[in-house]
Amino acid sequence: MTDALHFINGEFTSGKSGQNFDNFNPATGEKIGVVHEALKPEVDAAVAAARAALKGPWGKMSMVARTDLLHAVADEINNRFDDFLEAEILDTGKPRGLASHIDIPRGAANFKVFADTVKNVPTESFMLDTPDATGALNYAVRKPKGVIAVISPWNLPLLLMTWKVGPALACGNTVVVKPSEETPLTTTLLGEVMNKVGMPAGVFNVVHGFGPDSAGAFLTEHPDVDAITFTGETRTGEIITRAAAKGLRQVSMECGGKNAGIVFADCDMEKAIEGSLRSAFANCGQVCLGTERIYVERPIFDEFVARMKEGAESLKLGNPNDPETNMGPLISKEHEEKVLSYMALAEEEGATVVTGGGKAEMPAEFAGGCWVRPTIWTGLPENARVIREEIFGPVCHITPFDTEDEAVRLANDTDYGLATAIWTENLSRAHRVAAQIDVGIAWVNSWFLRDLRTAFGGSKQSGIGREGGVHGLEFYSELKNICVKL
Ligand code: NAD
Ligand code: 6OD
Repeated sequence: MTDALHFINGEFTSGKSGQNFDNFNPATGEKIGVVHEALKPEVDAAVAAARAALKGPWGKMSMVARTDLLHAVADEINNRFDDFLEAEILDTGKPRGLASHIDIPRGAANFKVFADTVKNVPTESFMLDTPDATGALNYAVRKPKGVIAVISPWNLPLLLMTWKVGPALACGNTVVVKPSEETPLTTTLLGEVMNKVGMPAGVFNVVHGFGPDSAGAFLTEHPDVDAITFTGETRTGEIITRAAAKGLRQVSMECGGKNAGIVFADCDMEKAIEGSLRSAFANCGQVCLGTERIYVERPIFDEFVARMKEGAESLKLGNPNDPETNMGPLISKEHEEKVLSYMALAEEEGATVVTGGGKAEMPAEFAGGCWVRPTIWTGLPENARVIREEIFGPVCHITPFDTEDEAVRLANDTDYGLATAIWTENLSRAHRVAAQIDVGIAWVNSWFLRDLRTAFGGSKQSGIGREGGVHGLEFYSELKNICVKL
């Protein structure tokens, strides 16, 4: 049994609330351990510890010492790679191959990249003419924002939490993290790493629990939190943004998507199929950047659908530790119910089920898990709910199109604006179409190819602001201008 404790002021604690809840392995349905729930007193203690650390050794530490410490955090995550991997697999059931190539390495990289960014980004300076001709020098310095609340989701738990904690600490802030109630383990383990490398107490704090009336709400409503960075559903983002309005606290919102893939007849079919299979089914379709709508130029539509069907049917579901496994379970019974309800809805709305639909038959060991079949639909009108609403499961709908303008219009016909993947060998078309899709990230002939120096975020209801590279500094630090009369 692996219980999840809070990590407050450098110490693990079950807190005083006396409340806890069970944590289940979604691959088997077995109980992994309990998660202690933080209520107001635990959140107050974590925020107070974070505030005190800002005034203590952390606030006084040089940038070089601070960024060296973040490199040590990354190195220690790598030293304990297998512990992080086991914890992530237990919490999510995701295939070992996926977690060992994406989740854990990115968990470490997020500390190194932002430590290096902060060291290397200059600020501006301006010489100002003055009436007495002696002039003035303006120069800007970056200051940490203060105590940052980090609210993270369950789909890439370590990756998405460190994606925020890395830049926050690199800029000199302190953090209180509330990981998803579904996936508490790797965030808890990071507390051990912080102590091992000598991170001052109170710089990194973790409180566990749910959203409403629990740790999430108490943290985001806390008056001594200076800014809130959130990844999760758009609806939750709206609630947190309302909480942040009190005291005019800044938010960074990375929210949902209903991303379109666009496949032109002049694509390289091998690349388009490989990428579209990944973008629809990787992590069991639980990737915000994933493709749930694919638009395919009519001359290659039938071939594309047939090859996607073949690819989906060759995915191997099962033991996360089996190297052959390439699709895991959904995160929870609750999420399974949601995805199954959309599978039923697709049929009610008149979809042709090309493959999949419904629960996956699993061997006895995994029968209690949250397994659904990778599913492809065709034939739905664009106003179908299945085409308009984010499902966040291993599903996609494929629609034919006839012209480039039509493809752009269909891709943009959504409330969301996170990502797109465009498949074409025509370079002019690639640039032309990428420029017209209303999203934060447009990939051409690839998907989820990440350069951490680039801006990341969503348009429309997919989010507010950009993180990544220097763009994260706009959120995680405040520019102060100093004007010196000479
Ligand atoms: P969620 O919104 O249900 O939960 C996210 C986090 O918010 C959890 O820690 C949860 O406990 C907390 N929370 C919930 N209600 C809260 C409240 N009232 N106050 C404070 N905290 C609250 O999202 P999820 O189900 O964990 O994740 C899936 C969603 O996340 C999908 O919509 C997906 O698209 C989105 N997502 C977006 C990105 C991105 O980068 N844009 C990345 C990953 C996931
Ligand atoms: O790669 C990243 O930095 C990132 N934020 C990925 C988000 C994936 C969503 O599920």
